[in-house]
Amino acid sequence: MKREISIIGAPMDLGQARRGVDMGPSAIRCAGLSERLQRLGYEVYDEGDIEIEIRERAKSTSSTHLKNLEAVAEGNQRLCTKIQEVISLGRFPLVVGGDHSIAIGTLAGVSKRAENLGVIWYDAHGDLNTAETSPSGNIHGMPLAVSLGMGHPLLTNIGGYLPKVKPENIVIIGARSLDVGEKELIREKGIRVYTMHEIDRLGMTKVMEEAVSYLKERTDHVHLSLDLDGLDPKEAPGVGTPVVGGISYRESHLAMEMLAEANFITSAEFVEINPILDDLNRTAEVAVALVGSLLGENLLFEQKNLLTLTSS
Ligand code: 6HN
Ligand code: MN
Ligand code: MN
Ligand code: MN
Repeated sequence: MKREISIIGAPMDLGQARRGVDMGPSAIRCAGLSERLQRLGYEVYDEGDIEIEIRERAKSTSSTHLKNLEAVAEGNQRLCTKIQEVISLGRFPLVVGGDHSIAIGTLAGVSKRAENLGVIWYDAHGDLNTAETSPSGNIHGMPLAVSLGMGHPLLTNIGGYLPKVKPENIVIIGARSLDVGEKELIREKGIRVYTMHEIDRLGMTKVMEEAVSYLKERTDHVHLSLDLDGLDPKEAPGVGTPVVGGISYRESHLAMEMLAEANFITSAEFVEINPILDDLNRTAEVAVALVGSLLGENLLFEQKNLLTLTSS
């Protein structure tokens, strides 16, 4: 039984335009991430941060409108390599961002060992844009499309193979801001999406029950990619692209607790925490509390409920 977790910081801010999200890994460490997991009884290894080019030195070639393309690709390749290393040691990779473009490297790293990687995309957005459909040129709006094999080859080929995930193995939860091209892609590929409408209508319990049984049936590993903007900005204000009407703090804990019960998440990332936009360090604190619930923290008892974290 493996109970070892590696924390990997990915201080990436090049996938979008706002300053500060590269401080996310530091903010989440300040909020007590390692200590929280150690208290739960895990062996925690902080791998430090992946090297990411600073904004002042990153530039794109003129042949693309994708912002900072080369530097985003290089950082993600390093992240992919680091994750594969951590997995080969039998540890659970827990990536902390950084903007959501880092999911390109994370998924490239975790998908290698899986026949059928499942992905839970907890986000206000679909992150399913391509160069053609993107309204912004921001790569943090594209990682899920890239992982499906759609997008610039510098991004889709990270890890040396593609695609990283099949459309039928994806569940998006919390969507409430989808661009036209993203909606078309969702329909065309048959991607399962629980928008805020479904969450309101069915309740988070039913949504998570369905998501878990759907993925259990068809996947062999499941990655959780949690964008803090999936939560309502009243409760997680420190994000670069907030969208009103989001998932509540309690619903999010419920979702994490149900994933802990299902005991099938084999990697996770928490992204888009921007301390400059935050209310003190509140959003990082929310992230750490959610990680606790995801990894088996029990609110009522001191009793340890360690997940097995099987990684083979
Ligand atoms: N995120 N759909 C918008 C875009 O620019 O493509 C917003 C993307 C937000 C991405 O929050 O990870
Ligand atoms: Mn930076
Ligand atoms: Mn996102
Ligand atoms: Mn988002």
